[in-house]
Amino acid sequence: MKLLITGGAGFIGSNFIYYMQTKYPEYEIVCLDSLTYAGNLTTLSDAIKKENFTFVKGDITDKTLVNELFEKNSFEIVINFAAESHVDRSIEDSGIFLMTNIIGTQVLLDAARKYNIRRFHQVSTDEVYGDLPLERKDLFFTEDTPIKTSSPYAASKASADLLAMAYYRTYKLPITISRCSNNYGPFQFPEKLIPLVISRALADEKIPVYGKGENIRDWLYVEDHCEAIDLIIHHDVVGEVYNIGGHNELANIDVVKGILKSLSKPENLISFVADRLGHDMRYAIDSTKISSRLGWLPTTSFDEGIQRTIEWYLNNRTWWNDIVSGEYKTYFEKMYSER
Ligand code: NAD
Ligand code: TDX
Repeated sequence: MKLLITGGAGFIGSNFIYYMQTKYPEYEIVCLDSLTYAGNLTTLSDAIKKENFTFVKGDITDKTLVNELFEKNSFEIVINFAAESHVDRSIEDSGIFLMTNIIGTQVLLDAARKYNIRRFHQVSTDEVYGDLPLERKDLFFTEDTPIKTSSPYAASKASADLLAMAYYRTYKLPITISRCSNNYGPFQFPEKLIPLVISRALADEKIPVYGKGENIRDWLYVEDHCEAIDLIIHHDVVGEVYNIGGHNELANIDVVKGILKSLSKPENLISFVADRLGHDMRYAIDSTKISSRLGWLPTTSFDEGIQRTIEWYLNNRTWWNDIVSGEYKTYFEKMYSER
């Protein structure tokens, strides 16, 4: 089996590569990643040691490079993780989001079509459904919930999903799509809530909480997401969308307080700051479809997953220290100084 994994130097893609290398050591894996600010080759330092793993630095919007790569390798499955993934950055400047998330996906879909790929899996997000009201705890996103995006990031991801579905309908390209809730775990870039809180708390720095911190996210340990994708790509049915979520709904403020408690840090590190524009209130996934059809269920509870994650950040300080002391510093000042 030969796989192309795009965006594998990022958070979920790298976890997926390690998951696949452990479970299917015989698979050949090629990772295509342009190493944006969010991509980190040191994340893949152990993966690269394996003989049947190849890293290619390149952009998914680069049609020539992508076609050459498909020509040279007989990929059977393509899994597209590559994306601009941070909502706040998309609110500042959406251009690169449209390029990578939409055009990049189109370039990959065209190549997949030209080279008769057996499966094209698009890694999408629950954010394509917009949000749910805080006071309606009975409501969940299903695969039939209408697309109703809030941020430019979400709009770009939804566009990619629609393109993938169009390629299925028009060209019978064997695609699948997964829409997952918020992930957390090792190798997550510290701009995202959980690693941001851990890294700043460890440095006794203020922790910015948007608005009142009452927004709800449905947290899933990254390995559970990897397992779901593994099941989808190895299941014969195509043209399907699967929601993935952990029924782990938590208000941001409770996540932040929980991490501070685990690290024995004071709650006065919390600083309530101006809210994110268009901030989605609540995400909550109904994952009945993937559970009933593919037998997927999350296995890591939030309590266990967050402890593992905190330990990982404690044991891998060089990994994130290199990030937070570099160009990220300028990003943080720009994003948060006037909030
Ligand atoms: P990430 O930002 O950590 O990683 C993205 C990776 O893509 C990086 O390695 C980056 O270098 C690479 N990349 C970006 N632009 C590229 C381009 N033009 N060409 C090639 N590579 C490029 O993102 P993540 O959190 O790992 O998310 C992975 C995927 O999962 C994304 O598609 C995201 O939308 C989706 N997703 C993420 C979450 C989450 O909670 N993080 C939840 C649901 C879905
Ligand atoms: O400094 C912060 N303070 C804060 O209160 C940051 C960075 C975030 N937040 C809030 C905003 C959200 O309600 O925490 C929540 C989580 O924020 P993010 O980590 O930025 O994630 P979110 O916006 O929910 O999007 C994530 O989940 C869906 C991923 O970044 C997306 O790539 C994925 O598609």
